[in-house]
Amino acid sequence: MFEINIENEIWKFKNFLKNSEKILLINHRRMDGDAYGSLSAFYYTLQKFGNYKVIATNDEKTPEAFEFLDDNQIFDTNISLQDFAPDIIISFDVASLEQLWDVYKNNLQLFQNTTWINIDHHISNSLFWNINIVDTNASSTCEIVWDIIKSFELEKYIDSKIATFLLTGIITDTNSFFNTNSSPKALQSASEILRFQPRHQDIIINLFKKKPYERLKLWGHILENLKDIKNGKIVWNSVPQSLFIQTKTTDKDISGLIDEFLTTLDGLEVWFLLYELPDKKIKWSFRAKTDLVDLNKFCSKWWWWWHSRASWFVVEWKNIYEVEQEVIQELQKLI
Ligand SMILES: [Mn+2]
Repeated sequence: MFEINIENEIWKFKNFLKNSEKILLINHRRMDGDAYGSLSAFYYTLQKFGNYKVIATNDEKTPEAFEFLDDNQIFDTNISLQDFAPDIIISFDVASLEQLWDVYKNNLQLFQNTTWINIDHHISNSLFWNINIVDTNASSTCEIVWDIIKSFELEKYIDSKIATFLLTGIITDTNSFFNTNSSPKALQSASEILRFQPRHQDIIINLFKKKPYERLKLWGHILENLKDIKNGKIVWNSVPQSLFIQTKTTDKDISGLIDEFLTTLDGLEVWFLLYELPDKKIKWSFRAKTDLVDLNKFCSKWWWWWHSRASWFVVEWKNIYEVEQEVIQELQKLI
């Protein structure tokens, strides 16, 4: 464990901000609600005080899922950072440099030569730059941004829109206050933010209770011929690229099935999906609720990544059904 004096880091950040004019905001690729909400909240707060030139960038524009938050498309994906020459860079919810993609790779010099404030809550944060406001006890980066706003005494600039961005990250990263990171402080921050009248039901409806027709069709196909052993304790299926094409979906439509829908299956202990990506690579997402399968043993056969009870890997040059066979054979040995 590393020791960071967060108050001290926030104080340093305040001084840099005071002496800056041009500010670049960045968050991680395939941004989630927290990466998106924390950056947007800070973007709009900066717009309201001081005379800053602020640019937000990422390899992609605002994902469709967050369009209901109405950010006026703040992400500039074509900006020449050399021309902009920011005084400081602030990253949100970025745990390591690998989570930045083209924007970073194409501007390495600039990133390396600019003061960089790293705002994040991941335990895996590599503390990659000058100022690390990394609070691993925080539920979300949005919770930290709220702490920063309070410490800079900027509450008077908070409106319903900014509050909605902040609440989005807290709600998505705690899975609507379900996950174990729903700490007293996370709930307290949310309650403070609620005073500013965020659209809290809109967040829940849009991010948890709404699915496109195509996605449900895809899930339907996968569920229809779900495979299982041990009386439904272990459940899986394979999704060839042709099914994504047929249902007009992509692999992005898979995660909800794994983490929201299949988890509700009564008696389920272990489940996984293999799916074929457009470049023919096979991705495998594995989840476990119990220790029915020894994940360490199971995963060590391949060079994949695992983390408590979740794991994934990517295989190249193999047919999806061959990979499925291999995985099942290995699994059978362990149960
Ligand atoms: Mn986060």
